[in-house]
Amino acid sequence: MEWLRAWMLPPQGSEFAKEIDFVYMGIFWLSVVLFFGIVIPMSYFAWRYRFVPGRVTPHQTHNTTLEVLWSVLPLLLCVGLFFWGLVGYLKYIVAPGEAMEIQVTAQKWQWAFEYPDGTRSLNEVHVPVNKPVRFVMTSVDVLHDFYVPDMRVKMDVIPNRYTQIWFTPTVTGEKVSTCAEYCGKGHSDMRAKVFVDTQADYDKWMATGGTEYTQYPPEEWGKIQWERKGCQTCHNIDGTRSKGPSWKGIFGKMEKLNNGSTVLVDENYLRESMLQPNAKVVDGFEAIMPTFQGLLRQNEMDGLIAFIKSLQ
Ligand code: HEC
Ligand SMILES: [Cu+2]
Repeated sequence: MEWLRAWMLPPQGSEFAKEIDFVYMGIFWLSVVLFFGIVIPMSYFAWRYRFVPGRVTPHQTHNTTLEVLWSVLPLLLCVGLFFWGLVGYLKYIVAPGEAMEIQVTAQKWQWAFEYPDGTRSLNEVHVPVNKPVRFVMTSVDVLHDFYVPDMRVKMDVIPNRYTQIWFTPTVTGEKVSTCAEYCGKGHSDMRAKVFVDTQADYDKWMATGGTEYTQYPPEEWGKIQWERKGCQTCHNIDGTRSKGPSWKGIFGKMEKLNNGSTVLVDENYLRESMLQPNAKVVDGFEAIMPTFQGLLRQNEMDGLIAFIKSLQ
C-alpha cells in the first residue's frame, strides 16, 4: 500500500515524515474499516426491515449490551488515538539540544534566515542532511506560517513572539516551503527553497552562498537576484515607476536626490543604494527601501550592478 501513501502525501524528507505518515495511514485505514463496517450493515438493515404491508414490527427497541459496546469501544479507540498522537506531538514540539539553530524572520512577503555564524539568506535556506535543525521564528508584521510539506512541519510565525519547529532531514535535494497563513496580496509568492545538502555541500554554500552564481553571466545572475531577493516587488526594469524607481537607463545618468543635489549613478552609488538605501534618497520617492546589508553576497551585488548596467 506504499503507492497509496505516496499518492496521498508528499515525499518523505524527514524522520517525522515516516512517523506522521504512519499515524495518518493508520487513521485512514481505521476510517475505511469503520466506514464499510457501518454503511454495509446499515444498507442491509434498511433493506431487510423496509416497510412491507402487513409485516409485524418487533417490539424490542432496546439492547443494553449493544449500546454499551458501541459507546465504550469508540471511546477507547479515541483515547488510544489521542495518546498515539500525543507521543508524536511531544517529540515534534521539543527540539533536541544539539540541533543547529536557524533564526527565521517572516515579513510581507519574504523569509529571511540567519545562521549561527551570522550568514543570512533570503527565501532560501540550506541545512545539512541527517542533522537536527531548529527554526526559531518570528514575524515583523502579520501572522505567517512556516510550512515544509516534505518535512511534515508547520508552525505559525507570530509578531512579538517566538515559535519554533525542528526536524532531521533525511533526503538531500531541493524542497519547498510556503507560507500557510493568508497574509495579504503577496501571500502566494511567499515561498522559500529548503535545500538539504550533504555536509560538504553545506560547508561550500556557507562560504560563498553556493556555486550557483558561477553558472551564469553576471548580468543574468543579477536578474536572478532581482527576482529572488525581492527587488522586483519595488523596481521595474521596463522604465515604469513602481514603489521604487525603474532601473532602465539609470546607469551613467545624473540622479536627482530629495535634498536637491544630483549624483552620478555609478558602481559605488549602486552599491551604496543597496547597503544604505537611506543615505541618498531619489527625488520623488519615499525612503522605504530596506537595507540589504548582510543579505547580498559580493557575487550577488556584482551581478545586480552588471544587470542594472545592461538595462540601457
Ligand atoms: C520595499 C521596496 C524596495 C525593495 C524591496 C527594493 N528597493 Fe531599491 N529602492 C526603493 C525605493 C523607494 C527607492 C528610491 C528611494 C531611495 O533612493 O531610497 C530605491 C532605490 C534604489 C536604487 C537607486 C535607484 C536610482 O534610481 O537611483 C537602487 C540601485 C536600488 N534601489 C536597488 C535595489 C536592489 C538591488 C534591491 C534588491 C536587492 C532593491 N533595491 C529592493 C525601494 C525598494
Ligand atoms: Cu505570509
